[in-house]
Amino acid sequence: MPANLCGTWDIISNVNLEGYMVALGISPQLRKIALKLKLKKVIEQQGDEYIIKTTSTFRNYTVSFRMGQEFEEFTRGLDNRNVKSLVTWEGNKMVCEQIGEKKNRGWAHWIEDDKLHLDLFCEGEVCSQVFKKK
Ligand code: 1AG
Repeated sequence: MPANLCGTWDIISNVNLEGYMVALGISPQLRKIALKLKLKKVIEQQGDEYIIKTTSTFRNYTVSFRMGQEFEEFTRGLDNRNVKSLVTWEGNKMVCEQIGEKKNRGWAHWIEDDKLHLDLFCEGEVCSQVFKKK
C-alpha cells in the first residue's frame, strides 16, 4: 500500500515554477502573479477516487481521478489545455502523465520526511515543490 498523501498541505519551497510556466506558454503577467502565490494542497480519497485541490488567493485548481483510469483533463485557469491524463503508482510515487500538445508533461507526488513533494514537468523543465502538513 503506497504512502498516504491525504491531508492539507502548505507550500514551503517552489523551485523553477518560472521555467515550468514558460514551457507551458503562460504570459509574463500571469507568471508574475503565480510566482507570488502561497499554494495549498488538499488531497482527499473517497473510495477509489482521489481529489487533489490546489488553492491560492488568486485561483484554485481541482483534479479528480481513479488510479489507472485515463481521463480527460482541462487545465482550467492554468494553461487551459485539454490533455489525456493517467495516474499510476510507481513505487511510492503517484505519477501522472498528461498527454497533449506539450511533450513530456506530467507530475509526480510523493512523501519524504513527512513532507509532500510535487514535481511538475513539461518539455524538459521541472518545477519542484515541497509542502508541509498543516
Ligand atoms: C498543479 O497541478 C497545478 C498548479 O499543481 C500549479 C501551480 C502553479 C501554476 C502552474 C501553471 C501556471 C499557469 C497559470 C498561471 C496562473 C495562475 C496560477 C494559479 C495557480 C493556482 C492553482 C498538479 C496537481 C496535482 O493537479 O497536485
